[in-house]
Amino acid sequence: LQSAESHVFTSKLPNIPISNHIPLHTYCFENSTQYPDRICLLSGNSGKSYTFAETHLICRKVAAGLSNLGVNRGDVVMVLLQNCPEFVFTFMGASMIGAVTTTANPFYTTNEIVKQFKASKSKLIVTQSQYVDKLRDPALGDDLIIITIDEGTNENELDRCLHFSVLAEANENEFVPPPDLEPEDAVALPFSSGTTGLPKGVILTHKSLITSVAQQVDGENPNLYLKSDDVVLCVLPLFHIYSLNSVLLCSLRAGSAVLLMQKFEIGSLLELIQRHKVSVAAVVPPLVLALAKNPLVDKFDLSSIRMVLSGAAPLGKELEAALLTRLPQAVFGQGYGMTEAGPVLSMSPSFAKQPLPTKSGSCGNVVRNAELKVVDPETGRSLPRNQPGEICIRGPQIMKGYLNDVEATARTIDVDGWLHTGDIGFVDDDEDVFIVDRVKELIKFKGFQVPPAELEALLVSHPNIADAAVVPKKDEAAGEVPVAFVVRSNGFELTEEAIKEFIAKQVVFYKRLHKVYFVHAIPKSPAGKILRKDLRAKLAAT
Ligand code: AYL
Repeated sequence: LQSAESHVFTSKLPNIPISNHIPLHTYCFENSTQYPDRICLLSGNSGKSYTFAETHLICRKVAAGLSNLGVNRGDVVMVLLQNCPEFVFTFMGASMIGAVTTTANPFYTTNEIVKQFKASKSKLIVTQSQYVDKLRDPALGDDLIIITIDEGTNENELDRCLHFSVLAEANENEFVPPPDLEPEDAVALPFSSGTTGLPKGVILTHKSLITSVAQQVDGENPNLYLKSDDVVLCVLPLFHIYSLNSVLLCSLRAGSAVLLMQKFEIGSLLELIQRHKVSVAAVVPPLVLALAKNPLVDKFDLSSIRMVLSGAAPLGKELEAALLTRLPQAVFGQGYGMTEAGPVLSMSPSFAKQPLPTKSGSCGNVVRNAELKVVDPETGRSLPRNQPGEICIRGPQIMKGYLNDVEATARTIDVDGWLHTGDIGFVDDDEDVFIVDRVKELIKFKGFQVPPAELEALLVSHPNIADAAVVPKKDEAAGEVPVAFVVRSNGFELTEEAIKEFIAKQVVFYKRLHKVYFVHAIPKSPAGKILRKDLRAKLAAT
């Protein structure tokens, strides 16, 4: 055992004290009384802004409102929203009463929403009126409370809904914070398929999220130095942990303003960056591509940007270089995260208050107050520097476990507390972390998760499909796209188009199949596991 653990990597930055014994909302708003009138949230859509004092007050009102509606400690609230102030109010309000927020993509189909709603046992959904149609499913139950943040146009559709004002206009003095909040209580429940299988609820506690935020923005020399006069771009969806944690929670804690954008559209994005003098931009590789290559970029003044953080999917060195010719004044770096890891494992030290260099293509260094190791997938032994293996992480920031899934939890977090990422990477002589491959099933389309098991289950539910396997195919624009190998049932005609259509009806746009290959059998191991490597090799050869 001694020798198995001999190669453990820690941050170059010293450990710091972390206040992870308090509730998340207390931690995030801890310093805000020093700057009540500073802008906290700025809605790109409406131009409306909220100071820290206003934001904190509305969160408390929403806490009271949720509590009035019968939401109690431990209950789950589903947020089905694009980026908007109400997202923040609901998340923080829920935290204040000890409730848990499960975030879902508003573009999900009814099918996908129902699965998450039921698995999380949500009590209430906060959404926009345009999505209410999708919530008319008997599977969601009769006593479901739907709250819409806007008025909407269709009276009939909305007659069963409450308006967000029942939350935002509640009396904050009526709300009594539960006295017994524990650091190990869940506060966020994002869904992720992890290294294998279907999407599962990832239990992130007050302690895990505070630790992760602190690892980024706390200490005398924060790893991700956000300043009080920063305007941080929030165009990545808050329903994904990257934006929720590294943009929203980190900015709240650091006292920076958050510019909320409902959706990505290059013209309005550039216009908003220029108008509000965005100084920090959190992006994903497809956005780096747009900023580096889109001709529109030259028409705007983007000189306010001082930092660009990319994460959630691999980024090529060429693209990084191209971006920097466009934004020569900016510091560029990557963060590497995984929902289950809390989520950040490593972050570029070039963002630190006292910046350190990092190499192009690297995901930075392991975060402070944590341990990282690289294990040989065959032997399970930890590997020395410069040798690729599966990246594992340990520390108080990682998830408590998967919701109601002891087995999946045990497969992911071992008895010694190490979380196995399913990513292949190494640490070099300068502590730089490089990700080189992924051994888990997960497909990433523009940073979004596409779980193959989910598509495979849908495929084999088709009466004329006998067996199926879904694997990633490299794609210039999206990074990866899902493609399927399908075995048709004997004697049945079924076209590629019909299969694509069958899937497209049931899933959000980024899970759609881009190609179907008909085969006679799916290659499997003696234990019945799909040999994905073989299929990927087959693809590479086509
Ligand atoms: P999930 N380079 C390569 N692959 C990456 C990177 C990266 N920089 N970041 C994430 N991935 C892949 O749960 C990797 O396979 O969370 C990882 O296991 O949707 C998987 O994406 C996890 O996908 C940040 C920066 C959060 C990044 C994140 C990523 C959250 C994505 C906070 O500051």
